[in-house]
Amino acid sequence: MNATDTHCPYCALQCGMRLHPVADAVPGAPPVEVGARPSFPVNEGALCGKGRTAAAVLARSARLTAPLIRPRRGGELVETSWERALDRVADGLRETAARHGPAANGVFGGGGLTNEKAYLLGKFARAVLRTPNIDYNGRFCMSAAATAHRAAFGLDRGLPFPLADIATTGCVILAGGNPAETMPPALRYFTRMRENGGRLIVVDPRRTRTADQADLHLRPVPGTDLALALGLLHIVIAEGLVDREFIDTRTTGFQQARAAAMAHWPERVEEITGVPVPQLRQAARAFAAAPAGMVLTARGSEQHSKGTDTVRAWINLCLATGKAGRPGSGYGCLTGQGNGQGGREHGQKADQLPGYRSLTDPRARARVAEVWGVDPRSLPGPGLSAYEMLDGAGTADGIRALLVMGSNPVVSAPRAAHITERLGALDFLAVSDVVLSETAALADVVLPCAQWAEETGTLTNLEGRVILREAALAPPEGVRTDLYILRELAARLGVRRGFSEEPAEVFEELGRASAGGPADYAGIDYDRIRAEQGVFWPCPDAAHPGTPRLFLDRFATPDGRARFAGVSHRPPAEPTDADYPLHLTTGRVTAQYQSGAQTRRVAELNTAAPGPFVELHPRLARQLEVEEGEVLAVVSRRGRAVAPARITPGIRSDTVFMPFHWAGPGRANSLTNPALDPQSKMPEFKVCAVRLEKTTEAVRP
Ligand SMILES: Nc1nc2c(c(=O)[nH]1)N[C@H]1C(S)=C(S)[C@@H](COP(=O)(O)OP(=O)(O)OC[C@H]3O[C@@H](n4cnc5c(=O)[nH]c(N)nc54)[C@H](O)[C@@H]3O)O[C@H]1N2
Ligand SMILES: Nc1nc2c(c(=O)[nH]1)N[C@H]1C(S)=C(S)[C@@H](COP(=O)(O)OP(=O)(O)OC[C@H]3O[C@@H](n4cnc5c(=O)[nH]c(N)nc54)[C@H](O)[C@@H]3O)O[C@H]1N2
Ligand code: SF4
Ligand SMILES: [Mo]
Repeated sequence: MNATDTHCPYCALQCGMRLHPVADAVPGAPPVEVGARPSFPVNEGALCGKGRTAAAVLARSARLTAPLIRPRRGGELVETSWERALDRVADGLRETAARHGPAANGVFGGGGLTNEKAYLLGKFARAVLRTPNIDYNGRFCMSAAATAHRAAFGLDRGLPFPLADIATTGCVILAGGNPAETMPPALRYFTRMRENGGRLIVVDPRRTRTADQADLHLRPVPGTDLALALGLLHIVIAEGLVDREFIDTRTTGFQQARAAAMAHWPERVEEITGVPVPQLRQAARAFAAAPAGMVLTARGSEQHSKGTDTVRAWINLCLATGKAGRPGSGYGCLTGQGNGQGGREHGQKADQLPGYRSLTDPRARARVAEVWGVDPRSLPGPGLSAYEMLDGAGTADGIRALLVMGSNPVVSAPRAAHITERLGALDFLAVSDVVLSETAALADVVLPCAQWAEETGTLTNLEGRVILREAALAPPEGVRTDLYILRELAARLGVRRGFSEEPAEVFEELGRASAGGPADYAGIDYDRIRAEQGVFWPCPDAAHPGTPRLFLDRFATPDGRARFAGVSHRPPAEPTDADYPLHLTTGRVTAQYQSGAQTRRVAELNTAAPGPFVELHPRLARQLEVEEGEVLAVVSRRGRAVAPARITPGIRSDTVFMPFHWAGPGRANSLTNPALDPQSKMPEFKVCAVRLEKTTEAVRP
């Protein structure tokens, strides 16, 4: 066997890596070794610890290798055959539809799934189950930025330029992102920008490793970025730093944005955000003065019940200063999951058809129905968003059966104890996963699926670059691919055509279904991706070069102009009070990934990040008489979580932080508030009200 050039299983950077077969692997050990692949441009050979150790989860000992079935409700899961497992899933879905109608079946996908899987999952929901109720964990990830992108620019691609362009710009405002820990190899582009004389402004309530690199660190109260962005725009306008020509020729709606910003004068913004006026002025002036500039947001700014408006306010700042639609300038969102971008383009979203087409657009329906060989009238309309679907699960008008592919909501959904209860109330739950995740452990049937290095497929990284993750080895005995699972389920439910388990065939069909849509992949094929180190969409035909940079001539709105928005600040859904006096915010550490389902199975990563913790300021620690490592209960209106204290002067003294990677007593999502952003249905993961209590409770279950 030769070495295979492929990509990391985890985040949206999709670092290139080379897998080398291990000739004398002991039984149960990883059959390949991860090595560098310097020729891939995005990460230039660098990998973070998760990527470097990714092969560990390929070992038989780390994962599921036989389907599991629960013969009796309340009984244990036991091993079964694929035939029996698939029959049982098909029966569960069929019976649910017969009893309660097709909309009682739900599908929950994931932003880590390849484009081929996401596409086929959407087709399975709409054309086989005929349910409107399909959504995915990307709703919890970048849905607010996506909604804002579409409204402001007419198109949603996380970064409208290649990541390397960051090195060429003059000033970056990075709001609510910690790439030093969440995408370490990407940090090089920020470092190069600073070496070239550019300035980095980081907006984060915590002094993260990313904030350590900044020229200026603004430390707002969680949930106040909207006021902050409006305040910066206020200063830009008041000091005459706007780009009038850009506003006149390339935008609409400035007057409303201006009026809203004028109500957010610096002293008022200092009061709301806690960021001192001189720092606000410094940031606004540095950004406006730079010849080119970017605002980049990530989950810290976006995961709020006003996430969409917050991103619109950041975009307003870019537009007012002429920093969009020009080389080296623009607004971008740092997408999170491996296929966070592609996963939101091809139809696993509640309101969407492949090619980023709208499910309510008659022409899009007709086009996709034609490719699928179905009557457009048979396609259901938009369904419930991720949290709404889980929240109503098992209720009279909610879903009664659910197929989960690529997510672990028992750990990652907001108000997770309630969601766990709702999953338990379903008539039927099936989960396809690599490992027995906390969600899979609740299922009636668990289907053990192949993973990254064992199957080929495309993903679209945070830049909009469609890359090919190549199979390097065969899946172990007993494991099947998600495409196989969908094909077999479709067949059992009476649809024997149009569900290939060959990724290249599915990709070819996806290309056709996307043709003419906003995210047009029609000109991309596997060989071309191999030859060109990825192809940027839109790419409508084989002769088209792809589109690394969007909006240079016009924005994707009907009139070609970007749209300002007249948005105003509002407080978080749950303000602090005497009973819950502190803000809780949540996020990530370098060595664990998401719900931890994969990375908690890697010894080296567990040594680096063994469990949950509560970050708090020394002043708060003194008040509570808490020492480093002492166990604390964090209590919110939804529940409690228990974890050791980690005392650090980097965090605001009115705020505590917990990573969300663990289940059990330290689960951060036992606390979080599911208040949804009305536009994007993004939950408020990044701020809720809590108190701290000293406790003798055990930190491990
Ligand atoms: N190691 C690791 N890397 C990952 C992942 C992982 O789980 N682990 N997941 C991947 C995925 S899916 C995603 S979405 C990305 C996420 O990548 P990031 O968005 O970089 O990660 P987070 O830690 O969720 O949030 C970033 C920062 O937001 C700050 N923050 C909290 N509240 C606020 C606020 O109100 N305003 C502002 N301005 N900042 C705030 C937090 O302190 C935190 O430092 O990471 C990807 N990469
Ligand atoms: N409190 C708090 N909660 C959060 C966040 C936060 O910042 N704070 N962030 C949110 C964000 S941004 C995200 S993206 C979500 C992520 O949360 P989850 O959706 O739970 O993400 P993962 O842990 O990546 O779950 C993926 C699951 O799919 C499995 N899997 C991996 N590859 C495949 C595959 O190819 N096929 C199948 N069938 N399964 C596969 C994995 O083993 C794992 O069990 O969490 C959200 N929750
Ligand atoms: S930064 Fe992301 S893609 Fe790169 S090695 Fe780490 S987890 Fe993998
Ligand atoms: Mo994410």
